[in-house]
Amino acid sequence: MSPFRALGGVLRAGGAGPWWRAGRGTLARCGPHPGRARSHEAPPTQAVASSSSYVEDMYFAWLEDRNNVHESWDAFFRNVQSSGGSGEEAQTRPSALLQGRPASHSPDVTQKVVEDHLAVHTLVRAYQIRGHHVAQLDPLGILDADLDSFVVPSDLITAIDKLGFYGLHESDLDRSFRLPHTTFIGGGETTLPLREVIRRLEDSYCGHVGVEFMFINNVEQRQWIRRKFETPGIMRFTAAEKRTLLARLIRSTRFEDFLARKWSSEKRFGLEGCEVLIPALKTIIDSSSAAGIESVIVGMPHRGRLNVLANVIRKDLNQIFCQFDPKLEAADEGSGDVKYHLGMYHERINRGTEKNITLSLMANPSHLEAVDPVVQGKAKAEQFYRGDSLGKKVMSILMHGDAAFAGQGVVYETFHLSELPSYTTHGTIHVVVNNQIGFTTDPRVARSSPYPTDVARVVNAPIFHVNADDPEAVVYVCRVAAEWRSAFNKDVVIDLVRPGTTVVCYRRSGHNEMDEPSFTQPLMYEQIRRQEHVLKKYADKLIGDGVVTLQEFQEEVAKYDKICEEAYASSKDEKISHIRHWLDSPWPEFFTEEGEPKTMTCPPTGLDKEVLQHIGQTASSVPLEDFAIHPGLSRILRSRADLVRRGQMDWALGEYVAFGSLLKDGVHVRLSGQDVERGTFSHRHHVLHDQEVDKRTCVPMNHLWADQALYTVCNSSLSEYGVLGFELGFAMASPDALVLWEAQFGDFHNTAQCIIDQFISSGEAKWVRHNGIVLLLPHGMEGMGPEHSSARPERFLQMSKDDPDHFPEFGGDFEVRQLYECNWIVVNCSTPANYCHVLRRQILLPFRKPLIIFTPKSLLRHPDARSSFEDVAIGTKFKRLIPDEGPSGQSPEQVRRLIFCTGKVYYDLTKERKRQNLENDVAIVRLEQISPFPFDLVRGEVEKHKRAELVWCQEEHKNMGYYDYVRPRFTTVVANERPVWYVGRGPAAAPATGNKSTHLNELKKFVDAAFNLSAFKGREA
Ligand SMILES: Cc1ncc(C[n+]2csc(CCOP(=O)(O)OP(=O)(O)O)c2C)c(N)n1
Repeated sequence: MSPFRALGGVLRAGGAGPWWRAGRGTLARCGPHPGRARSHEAPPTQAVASSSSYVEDMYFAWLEDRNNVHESWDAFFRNVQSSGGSGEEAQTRPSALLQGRPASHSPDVTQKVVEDHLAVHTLVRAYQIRGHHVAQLDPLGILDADLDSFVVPSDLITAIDKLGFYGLHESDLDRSFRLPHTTFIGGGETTLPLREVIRRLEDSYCGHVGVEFMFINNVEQRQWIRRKFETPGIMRFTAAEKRTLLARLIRSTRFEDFLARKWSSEKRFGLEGCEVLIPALKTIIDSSSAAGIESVIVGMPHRGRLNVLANVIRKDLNQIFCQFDPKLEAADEGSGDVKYHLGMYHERINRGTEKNITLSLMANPSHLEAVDPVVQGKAKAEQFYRGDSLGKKVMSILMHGDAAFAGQGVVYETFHLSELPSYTTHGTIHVVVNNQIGFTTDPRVARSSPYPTDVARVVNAPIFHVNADDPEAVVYVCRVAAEWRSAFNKDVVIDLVRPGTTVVCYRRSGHNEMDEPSFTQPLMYEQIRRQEHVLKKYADKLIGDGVVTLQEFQEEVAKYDKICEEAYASSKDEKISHIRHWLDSPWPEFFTEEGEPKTMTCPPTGLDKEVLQHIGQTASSVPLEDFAIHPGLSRILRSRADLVRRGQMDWALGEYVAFGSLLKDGVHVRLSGQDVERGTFSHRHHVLHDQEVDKRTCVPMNHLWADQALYTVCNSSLSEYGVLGFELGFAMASPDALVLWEAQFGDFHNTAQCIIDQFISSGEAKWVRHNGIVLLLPHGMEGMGPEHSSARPERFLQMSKDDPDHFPEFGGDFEVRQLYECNWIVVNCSTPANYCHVLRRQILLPFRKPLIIFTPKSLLRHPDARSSFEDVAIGTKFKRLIPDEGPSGQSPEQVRRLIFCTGKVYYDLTKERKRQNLENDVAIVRLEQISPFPFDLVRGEVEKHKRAELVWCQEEHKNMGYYDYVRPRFTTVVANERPVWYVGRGPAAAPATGNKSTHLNELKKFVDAAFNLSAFKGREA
């Protein structure tokens, strides 16, 4: 029964219980959530609303400033004023103003007219705010799981006795009321009888669509939504549109049926219960294409993924079906992934608009919602490369499960990126497949918010709840969502809003097809078993309405079934699974046709002196006229200039040179993270701030050359998971950009561990997708306490895939090939020059690998941690290992101890060696590239220092840092013939002590041990 009919009946019959209460309470799982309260503003109570002093108060406030009162009061007073009140009296006393109305009205009658109009205005607003509470959203009729209480809001006229709430009576139902300008229910009418007002409001807000939007601050946007849902007849579909919708529903439903028939015991996370998702997505894409969108980046979880691949992205069906074959062999392209995680990229003609459109469904891990920021980053990058600064050509769609959307924090982090200038994608359409259950858990114990979508309210996104059993309502809402995105990304307000669509549905099977849902939701599943399929219901309706015939319907079904059968037959010819056929971000020009690197060499990374000088000068100047910088910064720039004059560079300059030189070659550089513009340690200063003009800034790096690429440096929100995911997505779009994410301190990366584990470390193996993202992780034991000390090198090294026990063959291209074969590169550079080289190498390599750099803190300003321009001049390159170039290097055979180390501890060791005058006896070699392990260079050092004791020294605790990684590799290098001793801190639970003196004692102890040449005498290795 439609709400309107129900209401009409109630109003006329004067008293039957509200329609939605029928059957309530029979399903135990849906009990109200005790103590949950909604916080919508309450309208004036009857007593207050009817008090004339209240009206007067409002009137005086309005006279003072019309903004003092709500817009409905403003409209009302203006109405009254223009229709009667005049003269000084009328301007000062509302009762006088009201008395100025037609003479036939006594003051009491006029007062009643005012009150009743106010009541109707308030009523309209009540529906706009709270209509969704009583909307018929749940196909199962048990949705109260999503509501805070069974109690219907008291200000919605759902039964005749509730008119009294507003001081209205049954006799008022046929009185006409002037409509406020904040409603469109009138269509062409400015007045309507109360009965009709209520009927239309019920129709707009309490049917199969529940609209949550009144929290949006922008009046224009609220009006836009009201118009879309209130205009009479706006949701009508043409016969052609209905037939298209039916055809799409057939594909969606029959696809799931086909899989269920052929592979009844296989997991596939089917869409049964929400088949309408396919027409929904196709509508969004059609409407967006019509609005000019050329590329859509899609992220979604497991549920319905195969269906989306088949019927939205249009992956060949045989490619999907063959994945069910247990004998399908994997091509030699990484370890692969299960079929419901794989991605896809497809360029095709959109049938609705006959325009080209590119769809890419991003591969993702099981970790729900982790792909959200990645999708956003990729969409942003595509917008950037197309010069689509307003998101009119590229957009993203994100799908979610209800439980994950409410539960996963990365959803919130991603929402908070949505309006930041360097992260916005100008509107994402979110589609929540809300099947009212998460695995086996009910919403009432899975979230504290009434709706799973409440998280979207933080960015003022309108939320449309829609019943998935009403395909036309779903499609209409999707059209509105696409139009909303298109309408509001044209001006500044666009960035403030993102539409959200909740498709309220159910899940016909268990969490996967092997699960028994009735163990935990017995009554819900009893109801689901009784539920008629949406396809049948919709087909019956269209057949009944004469839109299609039964025969046409059956033919359409048979046609699609035949397509599936044929694809199934040809899928049997597929013997090998190529993951590259599932690639979501191909870089066709970067690789050969087979997806291989074009060479196995890396061009030299050294630089011309003039380029160095030019970058150095820009880095130490202010390129804009009349730009007042802070005196402290002037000092910093002066000392930079001094360094440049002397042909030297510190860490900040090394980075400047790397970025600047890549920009010169047309490579976009993007550095993102918390406080990266200045640099956590105040060393970078890539954005200068005018001290006299608010918000006037200058990025000298963008003033290097007229035809250079753009440099983006952006302070991010205080998020690691979201922002790192975003940058990873950005780096995915093109190989021609250096994309760097810097952690404030290295250890904070662990709140983004999912992105590191699921994408960065293993992405290429699972999805043959290269990514050159760079992680800058400040690291070093400097007495700052358990946090702020360690970037946890051990974690990255443990996930490095190079074999510790295999001594590789050193062919001519060993250095580059080793990089190609690894899953990521882990370095700890001890000099600015080497840092500069490794950044440049990252782009000059013929493939892309993630690069993890442990970056310094105190070394940023350490006078010894400097390089000369000569170290990055033409002919130089990244040093994977830096041998000892001091006195010990002259006669290595005399050296008694060879210490291998990496990073900052080198400077502690050289200082102590000098103090003890052991420069001839002890050689110190720096491992700059830790992984993949430079077996060739380490072996060279070991062989050169034949008599020396071998020591690995690190400042980190023994169970942390690099030791567990390097130990077996050293053993492989020395073929187990020479011991390699450990010097460093002992094992510990926390990465560093919080006590400064303990820190210094520990440092002294292990540095002493490093130079105690008899420490290991007589000890067993
Ligand atoms: C981060 C994360 N935690 C836990 C899981 C295990 N898990 C897989 S599906 C699922 C339930 C998801 O429910 P919902 O988001 O409503 O989607 P549905 O499966 O109902 O479509 C859970 C808990 C996961 N995949 N990812």
